[in-house]
Amino acid sequence: MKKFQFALMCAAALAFVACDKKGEPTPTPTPDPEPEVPEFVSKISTSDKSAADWDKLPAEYVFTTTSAANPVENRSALKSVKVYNDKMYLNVLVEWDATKVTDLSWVPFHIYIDADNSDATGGYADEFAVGSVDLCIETAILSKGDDGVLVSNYNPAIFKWWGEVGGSGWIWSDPSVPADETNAWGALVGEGKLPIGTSQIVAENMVEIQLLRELIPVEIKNEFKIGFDIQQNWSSVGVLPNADQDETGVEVKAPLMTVKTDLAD
Ligand SMILES: [Ca+2]
Ligand SMILES: [Ca+2]
Repeated sequence: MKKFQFALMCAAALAFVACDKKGEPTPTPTPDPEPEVPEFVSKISTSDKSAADWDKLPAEYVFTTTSAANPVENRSALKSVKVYNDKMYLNVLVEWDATKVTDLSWVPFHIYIDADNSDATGGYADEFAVGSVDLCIETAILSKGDDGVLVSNYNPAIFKWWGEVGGSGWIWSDPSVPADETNAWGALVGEGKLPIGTSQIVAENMVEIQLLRELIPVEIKNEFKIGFDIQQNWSSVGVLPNADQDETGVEVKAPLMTVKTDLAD
């Protein structure tokens, strides 16, 4: 309750007491609770066992990257990734080629974000045309539980780029500090340490991921860039966006995909 409102209510209550002819104290009215800001509910649910909610989104805010027809083999295993970024959540729908992702014991999936939408920061030109990635988000998109059942529990580690601007390499921790289990491999947020992500399997080769952006300790602009890879034995087998290989079979890299945010309630 705002102080001014409360003062007004006290004055009104006092006036009422003063006018009560029977001279009995009038119970102080219970103040109305302060109106609560409605809780934001994403249009995407990762507990509905379905990707049908993606068909109902405002189309201008759904950004899709689909595999080129003829990329080099180790960039080909992702078929498509859709992104819908709303007021609170980064939602991602991932579809892969099941013939190319066969070791399901632990399937690493990375989300690379150019958070400030600027080539003047970030790196990781390894898989993309421009090394402007500021954040690497990492965990398994699929894994086999102890009972042998496939599960998806994408609650990732968050890393920032430590290399040179526009540079290459796997430089996601401070090079002057040895990265190991004791420091969560140099992550800004260790895997599973915060409830950042949820996910669910929606088809044999499809997983839906939702990340709570406010728990990612780097601001992501309303317009940003994004890319992805999926791995087997910690080597990439699929990257999006990708591009057709050149006529000599050499990889051609594609730029990251630009995403705009749906700021509607
Ligand atoms: Ca869903
Ligand atoms: Ca950047």
